Amino acid sequence: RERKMYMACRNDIHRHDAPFIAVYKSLIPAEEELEKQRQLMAQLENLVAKEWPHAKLYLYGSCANSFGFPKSDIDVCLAIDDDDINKSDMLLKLADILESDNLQNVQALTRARVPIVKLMDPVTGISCDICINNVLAVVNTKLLRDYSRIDVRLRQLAFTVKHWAKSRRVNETYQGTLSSYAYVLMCIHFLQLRRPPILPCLQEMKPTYSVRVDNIRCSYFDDVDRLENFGSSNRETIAELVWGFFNYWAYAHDYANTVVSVRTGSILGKREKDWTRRVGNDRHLICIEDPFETSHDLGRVVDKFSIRVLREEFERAAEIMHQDRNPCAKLFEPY
Ligand code: 3AT
Ligand code: MG
Repeated sequence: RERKMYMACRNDIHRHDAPFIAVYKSLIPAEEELEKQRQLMAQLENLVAKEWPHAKLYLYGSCANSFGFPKSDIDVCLAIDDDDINKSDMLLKLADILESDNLQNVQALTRARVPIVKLMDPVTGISCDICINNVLAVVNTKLLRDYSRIDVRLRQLAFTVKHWAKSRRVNETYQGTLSSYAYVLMCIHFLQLRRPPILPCLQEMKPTYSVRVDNIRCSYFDDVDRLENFGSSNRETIAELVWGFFNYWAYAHDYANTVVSVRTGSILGKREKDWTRRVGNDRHLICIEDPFETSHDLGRVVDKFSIRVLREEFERAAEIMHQDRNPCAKLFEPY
């Protein structure tokens, strides 16, 4: 079935390219917005440096991985090299400091899975979450950003998929669907497996970047300027790729037995990861391996109800891409 649909679609799908490019362009944040983020970061850096001169602030998540939409909140990590810190105390102290500097809605959430301080800056209107020593997120943010610099089609595809996921309400981890981070990894993996490939597997190449975070060695080839022509022998357009992506997740992916792995640029067996059965709340119904924390399945939030929702949405999207003359209108129709 996949093959037949592939041949039928392939011939005329590129006609649909322009609307996808237009959607992509409309979702790129404006330069003024990035400037405002920098302004807020500078203010925060100043405040933090007064209290903790050795601490560093890093942006992570969509505001720094190049897959951010306009008007997103920003995610900040305060990194401090000190074994004696108590995160809760530090967050409470930080909340005090922020409040006395006129930042608004300041709230320390010390019991959350990832404890944070939330705030809103009345000058720029930006909301921000600050966590402490979540350095792995800073490193995976860099990995995503580096991948995005190799071929523009990754950003085009990932923006499309994220926009679809938000419109169709399948980007809500607390409801058992997938995080934006998981969707971007699925896009990277999909482009690694095109033939010829559109993206390389940076973690399988000779490392030019290497850090150790929480006893995990994170290393990969990050000299991506040297890879800017990597995908050029593959001429697939964004509309073809969007169609191929949804077709893969609707009809071709082997949910029962396989794991998607950006780290190896391949498809692994659930067996070799020992992800064949439910352990605690991890059901492994759709498996996406974290590139660094390899015991972490980003699909673990998915349960037996939400897997059906997800797969129906993949099928809906694939059908629209297959049949519709103007797929963009329907694809992003609010759920
Ligand atoms: P939005 O545009 O806010 O939807 P985002 O890229 O900010 O997308 P998330 O809010 O899902 O994505 O996550 C923020 C960052 O936190 C992205 C990634 O660096 C890290 N992260 C998120 N989920 C995980 C996870 N399960 N494991 C490791 N890192 C994660
Ligand atoms: Mg975010």
